[in-house]
Amino acid sequence: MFPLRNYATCVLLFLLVLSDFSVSQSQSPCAAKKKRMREKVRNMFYHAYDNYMTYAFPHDELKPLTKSFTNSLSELGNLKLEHLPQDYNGSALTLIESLSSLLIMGNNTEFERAVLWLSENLTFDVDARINLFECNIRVLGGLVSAHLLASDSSKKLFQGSYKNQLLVLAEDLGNRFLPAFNTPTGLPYAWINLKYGVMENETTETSTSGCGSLILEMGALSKMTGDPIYESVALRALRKLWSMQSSLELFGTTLDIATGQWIEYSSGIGAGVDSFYEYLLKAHILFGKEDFWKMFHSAYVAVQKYFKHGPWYHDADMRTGRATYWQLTSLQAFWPGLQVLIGDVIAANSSHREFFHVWKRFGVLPERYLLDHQMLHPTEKYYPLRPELAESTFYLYQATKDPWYIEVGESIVNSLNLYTKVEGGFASVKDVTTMQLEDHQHSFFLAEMCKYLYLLFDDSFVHENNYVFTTEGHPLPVQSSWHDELPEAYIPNNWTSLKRRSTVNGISAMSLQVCPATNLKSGQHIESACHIPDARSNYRCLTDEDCGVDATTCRRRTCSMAGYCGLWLII
Ligand code: DMJ
Repeated sequence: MFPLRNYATCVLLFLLVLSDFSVSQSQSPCAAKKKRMREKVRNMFYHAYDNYMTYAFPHDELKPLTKSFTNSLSELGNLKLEHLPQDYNGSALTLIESLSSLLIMGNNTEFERAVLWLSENLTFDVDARINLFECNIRVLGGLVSAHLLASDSSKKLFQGSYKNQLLVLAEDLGNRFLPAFNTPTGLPYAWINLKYGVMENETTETSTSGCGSLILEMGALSKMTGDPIYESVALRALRKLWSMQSSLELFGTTLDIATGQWIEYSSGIGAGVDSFYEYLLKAHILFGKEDFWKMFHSAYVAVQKYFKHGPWYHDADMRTGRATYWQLTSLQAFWPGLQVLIGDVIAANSSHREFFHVWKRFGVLPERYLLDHQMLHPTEKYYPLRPELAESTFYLYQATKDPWYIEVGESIVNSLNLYTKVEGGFASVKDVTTMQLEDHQHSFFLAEMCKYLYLLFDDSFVHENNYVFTTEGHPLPVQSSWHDELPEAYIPNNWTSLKRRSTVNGISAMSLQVCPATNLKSGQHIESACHIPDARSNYRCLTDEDCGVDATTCRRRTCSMAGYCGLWLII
């Protein structure tokens, strides 16, 4: 059980509602807290952004401790680290990654300024070996998303004079990706030189995510340019990968793109595989193709069957389904958010609660925690400002409106400010046991962490339109013109049953799939995430320790003199 503190404000709201007081939204303590937290997150974003612009721009990322920069785009990737050519000046990666966050926070002027700077200065004609997956989700995704936002007439940007500059850049980058797919299997190389294409003796090893999570960005590029090539290479790779599943419908983590053979047969829902699952579902939402849903459905069932153990997910061998590694990794924390998209909210709640428990225990989420030994992985005690827990918290709050998630968000914000904020930005944590810092502010801190936290406290952006967020947090509007057919509606808490809506007009992918709470029939309710049952089913107790947390008010129950758990304390 995790410690429950500071529920007072939200509890008060519930008490007032229960006592039949009429309290308007704007006056409620929760609304006030959300507003206060939103401003705190905005300040965090600008602290990170301004320091990047001062000390690192136009290089890729900020080194907040030394107030210098790193050109990290060529170093990204799980498989290998490479050094940059001396003359490589970076690609303003953090600026590209910040574009949609700027707009979500209402800074249209800075968004326009950044777009103009990028259109005049960014070039991909550089002799740099980049990681295809990372460059796709960060750079192509950032450009494609910002282009769609810039050309959204309702946002009234550039006084209507936006000239598709970001699309031109995205198309150039997409073309530079194409040689990577020129392989006997159609599976792309993990690494490519932006100027010269695939290098001689390039490694043929890649990850499942590396070839299975390109479809959102490449598919969107095809829809926008009218050129089917990007979508078709990404789709060919995905289909080839799909054909490599085991008889248990499981996948491995690494493979050889030349032979189409698996290298690492063990996998889970974390590093090397995570966004593969994510993109099957999100591609269905964005492009409306039934095929993506069928693929996701069978992959999801296999994950739940072979990896899930209570609220945890261990790794397993794709051939036998036998557990291999019992570990919690920071990247796995995106899974509850994905589960919310299909309405599997109860399962999402319980896993999210465990991730947050680990966050509270260490102050942040360690990269790897060994569940079987109940200890940190000796060499992976770091926390590089990963956003996955904040991301899932945002989705769960959207789905349940349970104020407990606001408390979780506040706790995340407080930890980040306490442990990772330095004068020059936000620094990664090298070791969660000592909170020693590392000189790196990853671009996803601005693309994802600040964005999801902001949206948790102020979701007006997602009310204006229906968006699918890429794995890097870049919003892509769901539009019927991209759909072969509109997404199915899912029944909350019974995600295996599908129901086709007779009226499709005005159907929101967000409200159908992110907010199952809005689909609930009267009388139905979602279990509160804060609910902890009493130790005994008859509510009897000897001490306060025997009492749980009330589902409706999220208040701690206490033991009465007569030996019953209840909400006896008046606050
Ligand atoms: C981000 O770059 C993306 O979310 C990616 O899918 C994996 N995780 C990192 C941040 O942790």
